[in-house]
Amino acid sequence: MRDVARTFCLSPDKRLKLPARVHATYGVMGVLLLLAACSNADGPSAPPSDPPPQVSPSGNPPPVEPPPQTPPVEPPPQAPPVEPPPQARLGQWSGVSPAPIVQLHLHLLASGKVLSWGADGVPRTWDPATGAFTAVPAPSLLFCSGHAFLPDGRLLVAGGKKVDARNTDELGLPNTNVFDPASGAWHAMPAMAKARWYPTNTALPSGELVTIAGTDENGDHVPVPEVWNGAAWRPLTSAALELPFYPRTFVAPDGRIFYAGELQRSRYLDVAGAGRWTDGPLRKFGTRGYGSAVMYEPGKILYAGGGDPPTNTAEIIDLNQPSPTWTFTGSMASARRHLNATLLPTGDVLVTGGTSGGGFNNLSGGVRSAELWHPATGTWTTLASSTVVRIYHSTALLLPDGRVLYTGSGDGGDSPNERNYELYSPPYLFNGARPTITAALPPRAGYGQTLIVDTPDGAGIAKVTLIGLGSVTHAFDQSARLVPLSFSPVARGLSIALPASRAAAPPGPYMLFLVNADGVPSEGRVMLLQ
Ligand SMILES: [Cu+2]
Repeated sequence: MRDVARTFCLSPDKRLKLPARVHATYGVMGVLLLLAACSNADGPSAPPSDPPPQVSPSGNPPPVEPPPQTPPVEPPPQAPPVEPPPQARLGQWSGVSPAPIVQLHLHLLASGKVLSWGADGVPRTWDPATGAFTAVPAPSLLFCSGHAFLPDGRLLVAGGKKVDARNTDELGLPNTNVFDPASGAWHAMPAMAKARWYPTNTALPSGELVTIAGTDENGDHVPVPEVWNGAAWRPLTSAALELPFYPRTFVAPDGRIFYAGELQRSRYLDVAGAGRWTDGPLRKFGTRGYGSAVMYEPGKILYAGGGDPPTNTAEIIDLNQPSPTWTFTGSMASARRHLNATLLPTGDVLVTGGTSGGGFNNLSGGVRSAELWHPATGTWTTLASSTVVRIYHSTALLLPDGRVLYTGSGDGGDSPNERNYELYSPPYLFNGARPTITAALPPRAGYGQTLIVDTPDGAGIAKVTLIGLGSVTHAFDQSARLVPLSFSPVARGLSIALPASRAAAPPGPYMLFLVNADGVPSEGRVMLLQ
């Protein structure tokens, strides 16, 4: 912008002084304002008129005047560079739309709809195409349950909240409920051995699913994990370990469960037989209460924020290494607790919401700016700010169209019940045309298969990513993970190699994205990997 001012405004003192924020925010408009200020407001500058020749009364020749100076040759005005819109750097938030509930459990279904529920008891589906919510009553109260997708795309929900006369917190239910996105119906399944409030579900490479931690119907911690085999639960009786609520767990490259936190000591759980825990490395930062963790590539975990007072630090580990250790990556601009980390099609990680203030759920410390973590550099970029402060019970979910649904906050924690949602469009939606996928993908595909994807944009594709459909609550996605895929151009588009490892990508529903050299993703196509 300064260059434009120098080129077009002849008089420095008449330059339109725009504050830096205006420059940043209204770059293109600023150019227009400057052009207007220079060409219209001042009018074209009249050339200075020469004084009349002087005659000396004495008859002496007039003093020799220096020859008129040629005015400096000004370069012709250059067309101002076309600046990308600010959204191309910062992304853009939608307005705030009403929701019937606090959407504190939030899931992307294979149908493309979003399933959510809060404390009110009746889950809803939401159709991104129409914005309509539809009630889908569940067999039991799912508030504070654990959840992850099964290989066939159904969602398994473990536990929930037992309501007593005093509505006491921390009382669990043993119920197992499965939601079928195809029929929109819930099915009650055999209950767990123990009730659970605040457990985490993790889908396993075998197609089974493990649920870990939580509190039972009396509010006592449940130390024994249980494995769902599709029909019944199997307690891991040799793997009793008391863990804090909603453990941040992932499938490691060797197929074991990796516990990343909240506690500082990470651990591995082998679910074979009666189960067994072994110690893993210590994280750098202490307890990351209500921090958020994601597996941003197979075996690679980012763990950001959390703690009390909240930290802005983040750390990473690569479980593919022979002796994995946690190391700090770049720190966020803002300390955050109750944040959400969301995998994006590009492989970057979006962080939204949370609070910088100390205590359990500090409303006045709410952080509205989003941040983006770049795995290649370990650095963060600060992005645009949401309208609503979302802290405890906030959620964020990547949609197939590449936007992020941002909602929840409230239903506990002494902060407002935010019955509304916002949609964040990341910078990549303002950086040029999107690659397209021109034919339907098969609804299911197998490990190690080659997938031909029809696209006219194959030559410009720089990355292909597979992302597990999200299932989010309490600052953690129990289901999403990102797997980069190798690919090569073919006549119709791209030949893509699906994962060979069930540990890298446990069976279940995924979105496939094509990302071009400018970092612009296609819309995601949902398929089951089985
Ligand atoms: Cu809660």
